[in-house]
Amino acid sequence: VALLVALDKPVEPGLAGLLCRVPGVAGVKVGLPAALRGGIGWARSVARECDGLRVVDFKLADISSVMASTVEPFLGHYDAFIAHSFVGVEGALDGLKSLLDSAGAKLVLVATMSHEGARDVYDPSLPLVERVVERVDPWGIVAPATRPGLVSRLRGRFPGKVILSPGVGAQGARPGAALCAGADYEIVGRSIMDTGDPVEAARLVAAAQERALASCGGGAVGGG
Ligand code: BMP
Repeated sequence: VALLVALDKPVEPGLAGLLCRVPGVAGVKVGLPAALRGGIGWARSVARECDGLRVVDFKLADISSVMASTVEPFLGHYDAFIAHSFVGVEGALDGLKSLLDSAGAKLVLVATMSHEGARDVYDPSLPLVERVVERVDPWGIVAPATRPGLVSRLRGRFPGKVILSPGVGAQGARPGAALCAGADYEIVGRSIMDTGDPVEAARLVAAAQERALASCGGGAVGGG
Protein backbone atom coordinates (compact mmCIF):
# COMPACT_ATOMS: atom_id res chain seq x y z
CA VAL A 1 0.00 0.00 0.00
CA ALA A 2 2.17 2.74 -1.33
CA LEU A 3 -0.14 4.92 -3.39
CA LEU A 4 -1.61 8.18 -2.11
CA VAL A 5 -4.20 9.67 -4.43
CA ALA A 6 -4.03 13.47 -4.69
CA LEU A 7 -7.46 15.09 -4.76
CA ASP A 8 -6.89 18.59 -6.10
CA LYS A 9 -10.47 19.01 -7.32
CA PRO A 10 -13.53 18.13 -5.27
CA VAL A 11 -14.93 14.71 -6.13
CA GLU A 12 -17.92 12.80 -4.76
CA PRO A 13 -16.85 11.64 -1.29
CA GLY A 14 -18.09 8.17 -2.31
CA LEU A 15 -15.47 8.10 -5.07
CA ALA A 16 -12.77 8.94 -2.52
CA GLY A 17 -14.06 5.99 -0.47
CA LEU A 18 -13.84 3.66 -3.47
CA LEU A 19 -10.32 4.85 -4.24
CA CYS A 20 -9.23 4.20 -0.66
CA ARG A 21 -10.44 0.61 -0.97
CA VAL A 22 -8.40 -0.15 -4.11
CA PRO A 23 -5.67 -2.64 -3.20
CA GLY A 24 -2.38 -0.77 -3.08
CA VAL A 25 -4.00 2.58 -2.29
CA ALA A 26 -2.93 3.83 1.12
CA GLY A 27 -5.17 6.88 1.26
CA VAL A 28 -5.84 10.36 -0.08
CA LYS A 29 -4.24 13.77 0.02
CA VAL A 30 -6.60 16.73 -0.20
CA GLY A 31 -5.14 19.87 -1.77
CA LEU A 32 -6.02 23.53 -1.34
CA PRO A 33 -8.00 23.94 -4.60
CA ALA A 34 -10.23 21.01 -3.69
CA ALA A 35 -10.78 22.19 -0.12
CA LEU A 36 -11.51 25.77 -1.21
CA ARG A 37 -14.03 24.66 -3.80
CA GLY A 38 -15.53 21.81 -1.81
CA GLY A 39 -15.37 23.45 1.61
CA ILE A 40 -14.59 22.07 5.04
CA GLY A 41 -17.77 19.97 5.11
CA TRP A 42 -16.75 18.27 1.86
CA ALA A 43 -13.25 17.60 3.18
CA ARG A 44 -14.69 16.04 6.34
CA SER A 45 -17.00 13.79 4.27
CA VAL A 46 -14.02 12.61 2.24
CA ALA A 47 -12.22 11.80 5.47
CA ARG A 48 -15.24 9.83 6.73
CA GLU A 49 -15.37 7.75 3.55
CA CYS A 50 -11.67 6.88 3.52
CA ASP A 51 -10.29 4.65 6.24
CA GLY A 52 -6.70 4.96 5.01
CA LEU A 53 -4.10 7.67 5.50
CA ARG A 54 -5.80 11.05 5.13
CA VAL A 55 -3.50 13.97 4.42
CA VAL A 56 -4.30 17.67 4.23
CA ASP A 57 -1.90 19.43 1.87
CA PHE A 58 -2.12 23.19 2.14
CA LYS A 59 1.69 23.53 2.08
CA LEU A 60 1.50 25.71 5.16
CA ALA A 61 4.11 28.49 5.32
CA ASP A 62 3.17 31.05 7.96
CA ILE A 63 3.55 32.03 11.60
CA SER A 64 2.44 29.29 13.99
CA SER A 65 -0.83 30.87 15.11
CA VAL A 66 -2.03 31.15 11.51
CA MET A 67 -0.91 27.63 10.62
CA ALA A 68 -2.67 26.39 13.76
CA SER A 69 -5.96 28.04 12.89
CA THR A 70 -5.68 26.73 9.32
CA VAL A 71 -5.41 23.11 10.43
CA GLU A 72 -7.87 23.26 13.35
CA PRO A 73 -11.06 22.49 11.35
CA PHE A 74 -9.42 19.33 10.03
CA LEU A 75 -8.04 17.96 13.32
CA GLY A 76 -9.74 14.73 14.32
CA HIS A 77 -10.71 14.17 10.67
CA TYR A 78 -7.32 14.00 8.95
CA ASP A 79 -4.18 12.13 10.00
CA ALA A 80 -1.39 14.27 8.57
CA PHE A 81 -0.70 17.86 7.53
CA ILE A 82 1.92 19.14 5.08
CA ALA A 83 3.91 22.31 5.76
CA HIS A 84 6.86 24.00 4.08
CA SER A 85 10.14 23.73 5.94
CA PHE A 86 11.68 27.05 4.85
CA VAL A 87 9.64 29.05 7.40
CA GLY A 88 11.94 27.68 10.10
CA VAL A 89 11.35 26.52 13.62
CA GLU A 90 10.81 29.26 16.21
CA GLY A 91 7.47 31.00 15.91
CA ALA A 92 6.42 28.78 13.01
CA LEU A 93 6.97 25.02 12.85
CA ASP A 94 7.54 24.68 16.60
CA GLY A 95 3.97 25.75 17.37
CA LEU A 96 2.47 23.72 14.55
CA LYS A 97 4.35 20.60 15.66
CA SER A 98 3.16 20.98 19.28
CA LEU A 99 -0.43 21.49 18.20
CA LEU A 100 -0.37 18.43 15.93
CA ASP A 101 1.37 16.34 18.61
CA SER A 102 -1.28 17.26 21.15
CA ALA A 103 -4.06 16.45 18.66
CA GLY A 104 -2.49 13.08 17.77
CA ALA A 105 -1.86 14.23 14.18
CA LYS A 106 1.24 13.91 12.05
CA LEU A 107 3.38 16.64 10.53
CA VAL A 108 4.94 16.26 7.08
CA LEU A 109 7.58 18.77 5.93
CA VAL A 110 8.46 19.53 2.33
CA ALA A 111 12.18 18.77 1.88
CA THR A 112 12.29 19.79 -1.77
CA MET A 113 9.81 19.80 -4.62
CA SER A 114 9.14 17.95 -7.86
CA HIS A 115 9.01 20.79 -10.41
CA GLU A 116 11.99 22.29 -12.29
CA GLY A 117 11.90 25.54 -10.31
CA ALA A 118 12.72 23.63 -7.13
CA ARG A 119 16.31 23.86 -8.36
CA ASP A 120 16.28 27.64 -7.81
CA VAL A 121 15.87 27.79 -4.04
CA TYR A 122 14.78 24.50 -2.48
CA ASP A 123 17.60 22.28 -3.79
CA PRO A 124 20.47 24.62 -2.91
CA SER A 125 18.87 25.06 0.53
CA LEU A 126 18.64 21.33 1.21
CA PRO A 127 21.33 21.36 3.95
CA LEU A 128 19.36 24.10 5.75
CA VAL A 129 16.09 22.26 5.23
CA GLU A 130 17.63 19.08 6.62
CA ARG A 131 18.56 20.98 9.78
CA VAL A 132 14.96 22.13 10.13
CA VAL A 133 13.75 18.54 9.65
CA GLU A 134 16.19 17.34 12.31
CA ARG A 135 15.04 19.96 14.79
CA VAL A 136 11.30 19.70 14.17
CA ASP A 137 11.32 15.91 13.92
CA PRO A 138 8.23 15.52 11.72
CA TRP A 139 6.60 12.15 11.00
CA GLY A 140 7.29 12.49 7.29
CA ILE A 141 8.94 14.45 4.52
CA VAL A 142 8.04 15.20 0.91
CA ALA A 143 10.73 14.45 -1.69
CA PRO A 144 10.43 14.45 -5.49
CA ALA A 145 9.81 11.29 -7.50
CA THR A 146 11.02 13.29 -10.50
CA ARG A 147 14.50 13.31 -8.95
CA PRO A 148 14.97 9.91 -7.29
CA GLY A 149 18.58 10.80 -6.38
CA LEU A 150 17.19 13.26 -3.86
CA VAL A 151 14.81 10.63 -2.49
CA SER A 152 17.81 8.33 -1.91
CA ARG A 153 19.77 11.13 -0.28
CA LEU A 154 16.92 11.94 2.10
CA ARG A 155 16.29 8.24 2.81
CA GLY A 156 19.96 7.92 3.82
CA ARG A 157 19.84 11.06 5.94
CA PHE A 158 16.51 10.25 7.64
CA PRO A 159 16.16 6.47 7.86
CA GLY A 160 13.21 6.67 10.27
CA LYS A 161 11.09 9.23 8.43
CA VAL A 162 8.21 8.39 6.13
CA ILE A 163 8.92 9.75 2.64
CA LEU A 164 6.03 10.87 0.42
CA SER A 165 6.97 11.38 -3.24
CA PRO A 166 4.94 13.35 -5.77
CA GLY A 167 5.72 13.69 -9.47
CA VAL A 168 4.60 10.29 -10.74
CA GLY A 169 2.51 10.32 -13.90
CA ALA A 170 1.63 13.84 -15.10
CA GLN A 171 5.03 15.23 -14.03
CA GLY A 172 6.93 12.46 -15.76
CA ALA A 173 8.20 10.03 -13.10
CA ARG A 174 7.27 6.38 -13.56
CA PRO A 175 5.29 4.49 -10.91
CA GLY A 176 7.75 2.86 -8.52
CA ALA A 177 10.67 5.18 -9.34
CA ALA A 178 10.56 6.86 -5.94
CA LEU A 179 9.65 3.66 -4.05
CA CYS A 180 12.73 2.01 -5.51
CA ALA A 181 14.79 5.00 -4.31
CA GLY A 182 13.49 4.61 -0.75
CA ALA A 183 10.15 6.43 -0.60
CA ASP A 184 7.25 4.94 1.37
CA TYR A 185 4.44 6.46 -0.67
CA GLU A 186 4.04 7.88 -4.15
CA ILE A 187 1.50 10.69 -4.52
CA VAL A 188 -0.42 10.56 -7.80
CA GLY A 189 -3.05 13.07 -8.86
CA ARG A 190 -3.94 13.87 -12.46
CA SER A 191 -2.92 10.60 -14.07
CA ILE A 192 -5.56 8.94 -11.88
CA MET A 193 -8.18 11.65 -11.33
CA ASP A 194 -8.22 13.14 -14.84
CA THR A 195 -9.25 9.85 -16.42
CA GLY A 196 -12.72 8.53 -17.17
CA ASP A 197 -12.31 5.80 -14.54
CA PRO A 198 -10.17 6.88 -11.57
CA VAL A 199 -10.71 3.59 -9.71
CA GLU A 200 -9.37 1.56 -12.61
CA ALA A 201 -6.55 4.07 -13.15
CA ALA A 202 -5.57 3.75 -9.47
CA ARG A 203 -5.53 -0.04 -9.84
CA LEU A 204 -3.23 0.25 -12.84
CA VAL A 205 -0.82 2.62 -11.07
CA ALA A 206 -0.73 0.36 -8.00
CA ALA A 207 -0.01 -2.66 -10.22
CA ALA A 208 2.77 -0.75 -12.00
CA GLN A 209 4.29 0.15 -8.62
CA GLU A 210 4.25 -3.52 -7.63
CA ARG A 211 6.00 -4.53 -10.86
CA ALA A 212 8.61 -1.80 -10.46
CA LEU A 213 9.27 -2.83 -6.87
CA ALA A 214 9.59 -6.46 -7.84
CA SER A 215 12.21 -5.57 -10.43
CA CYS A 216 14.23 -3.23 -8.20
CA GLY A 217 14.10 -5.67 -5.31
CA GLY A 218 12.09 -3.31 -3.07
CA GLY A 219 10.72 -4.79 0.13
CA ALA A 220 7.84 -3.74 2.35
CA VAL A 221 6.43 -0.33 1.54
CA GLY A 222 3.96 2.03 3.11
CA GLY A 223 5.91 2.24 6.34
CA GLY A 224 5.08 4.38 9.36
P1 BMP B 1 -0.03 15.30 -10.10
O1 BMP B 1 0.17 13.79 -9.90
O2 BMP B 1 -1.34 15.63 -10.71
O3 BMP B 1 1.15 15.94 -10.75
O4 BMP B 1 -0.16 15.92 -8.65
C1 BMP B 1 0.90 15.94 -7.74
C2 BMP B 1 0.40 16.29 -6.35
O5 BMP B 1 1.53 16.35 -5.49
C3 BMP B 1 -0.30 17.63 -6.25
O6 BMP B 1 -1.30 17.48 -5.26
C4 BMP B 1 0.78 18.57 -5.75
O7 BMP B 1 0.28 19.58 -4.91
C5 BMP B 1 1.67 17.65 -4.93
N1 BMP B 1 3.09 18.01 -4.91
C6 BMP B 1 3.84 18.10 -6.05
O8 BMP B 1 3.36 17.89 -7.17
N2 BMP B 1 5.17 18.40 -5.95
C7 BMP B 1 5.78 18.65 -4.77
O9 BMP B 1 6.97 18.88 -4.74
C8 BMP B 1 5.01 18.55 -3.60
C9 BMP B 1 3.67 18.23 -3.68
O10 BMP B 1 2.95 18.13 -2.59
